[in-house]
Amino acid sequence: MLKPQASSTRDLVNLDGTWRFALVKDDLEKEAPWTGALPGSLEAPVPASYNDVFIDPAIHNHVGWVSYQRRVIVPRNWTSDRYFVRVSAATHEGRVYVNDKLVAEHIGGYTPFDAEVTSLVKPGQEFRLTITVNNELTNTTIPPGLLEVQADGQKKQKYFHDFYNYSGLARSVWLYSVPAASSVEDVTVIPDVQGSTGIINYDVQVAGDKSADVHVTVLDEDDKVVGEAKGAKGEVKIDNAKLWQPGAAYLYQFRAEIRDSAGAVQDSYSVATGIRTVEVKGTQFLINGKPFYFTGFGRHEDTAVRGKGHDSAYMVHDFQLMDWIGANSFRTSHYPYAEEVMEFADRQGIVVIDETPAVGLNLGIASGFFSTKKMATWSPEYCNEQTREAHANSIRELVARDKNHACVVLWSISNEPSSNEDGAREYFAPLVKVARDADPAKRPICFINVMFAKFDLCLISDMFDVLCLNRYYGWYEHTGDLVAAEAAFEAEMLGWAKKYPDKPMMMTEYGADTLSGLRSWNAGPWSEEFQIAYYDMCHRVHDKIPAIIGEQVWNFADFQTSANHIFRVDGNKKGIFTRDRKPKAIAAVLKKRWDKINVDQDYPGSKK
Ligand code: GCB
Repeated sequence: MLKPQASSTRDLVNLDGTWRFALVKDDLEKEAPWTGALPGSLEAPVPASYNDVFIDPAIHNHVGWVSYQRRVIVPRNWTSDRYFVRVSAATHEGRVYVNDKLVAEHIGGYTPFDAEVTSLVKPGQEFRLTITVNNELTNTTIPPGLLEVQADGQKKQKYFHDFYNYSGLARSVWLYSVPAASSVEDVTVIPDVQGSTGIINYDVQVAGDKSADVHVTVLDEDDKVVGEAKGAKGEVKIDNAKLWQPGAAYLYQFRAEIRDSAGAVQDSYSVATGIRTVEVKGTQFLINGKPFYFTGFGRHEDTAVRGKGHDSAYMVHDFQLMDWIGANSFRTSHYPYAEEVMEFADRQGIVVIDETPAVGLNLGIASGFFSTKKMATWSPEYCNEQTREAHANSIRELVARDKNHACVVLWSISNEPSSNEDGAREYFAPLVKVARDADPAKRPICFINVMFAKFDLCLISDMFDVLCLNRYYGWYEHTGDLVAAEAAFEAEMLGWAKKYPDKPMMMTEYGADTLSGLRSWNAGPWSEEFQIAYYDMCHRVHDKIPAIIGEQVWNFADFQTSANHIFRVDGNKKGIFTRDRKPKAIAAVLKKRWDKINVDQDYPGSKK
């Protein structure tokens, strides 16, 4: 799915700002908030999660629908165009109404959708745009949750993932046009390298008049044409191509044009394209044929007040911090991030593990940590066939959105599912196929393994290309006892390496809650000293296991969690930075290690 863009043939109107806002207190259909002006005087910022913007607990804790509304004018010169409202994210379900009419609905809170407006409003006319957003999580949504209706009729939301269920319009809303006669509907670019030649295999999908000619041009960073081709499918060769490298991005513009018989451009759309290869070979992860060691983070889209709202100041600042500390990569834990973040990672040469929102598919963790009643994860009551269909859809939508990004080197189809529980294999086998079929570039795939599903218990690891492990030895296991933790951690890693001698292993999470400023002579848990000792211990083990191809610590920054996670004080504190991005003492220690790793692995972006 193409991100809307302005070009010589397309216009783009940004609809961000403050929108009228109201809770839907009862039934969406009964209240029909879209049939008139919204009640009350609240206004909510877009993009932002609404939960922490207002100080009313009823809004913070609301379970159900909310409405956003504003007036929009279709530009008067859009007479030979089709036009759409693009909602970049409505968490978790969104409906778009143009005046009184429902024009689009979408389930899945972190991927975009379109509502076509063309036949409903004429160029130059104004319309009332209402977007209703629902934050409920059930056993058939991804992520899943359980919804309870209490005796007083109030809904109560339970969910089993460890981050706050921020809701609303957290990413931009756009109105955009495409030429009506014929337009570029989708573009797929698959880069390859042969010697010093870069190859872009491409496929351009056309909407409207399909007999129109497709012409593609590749421009370098100086806007010089370096390759051309004709036809909707084909390849472009670039002599002496500059490669996209970790830490040293180089992006070509792949421009797809639709031309009429006289050669006039009818539509034009450009995709930033990095030329690089990705391959898993034995226990190595190769980027451009060279072994790559991941350093970096599991992260969250999370800041005070705006929740999961995309914010370019935080985005740039976070990338600055990652660059400073020597992080060459991150995982979009635990959902697809804003498209702007993916584009920025492309431009900054940061390597990304791109994850679906399939988190919380584990009632073993839930019953242990949240004292819920024991229930089987893979069962009609929780993750059933409908859940799997929603999960498959989340994989398809993620790949459709992000398939052209050079930064994406690995797809993660789920975080910490109950992969040691009966039924896991039956649930996941079809999803592995969905993921492999979805990506035309055939990137490797992984899922993120939970500490309960050790090498002798996990039922699904053999189906994936990289063994991604979240381990908390010294924190959740052998709490505070780093000697016992080190022995157990090493023993487990050796077990994985023995069982899967041909697969790379990657630490996708390891960490310890740390209260910034809490100092301790005896390095007790929660202190800054403990966090340092904990990471030193983990790194001793990583350095002993050759099959480990990377380490992403949990978490980049402290982040907000659900109020019923009673063991969290104002959120998860495993950040290397605080929620407002101040470094904890560990930051300098990690920087020292990662700078050295990056220099040693000697790719162009490493700091020398
Ligand atoms: C995990 C989860 C992550 C949690 C983390 C923790 O394994 O993947 O979402 O936040 O542990 O801190 O408990």
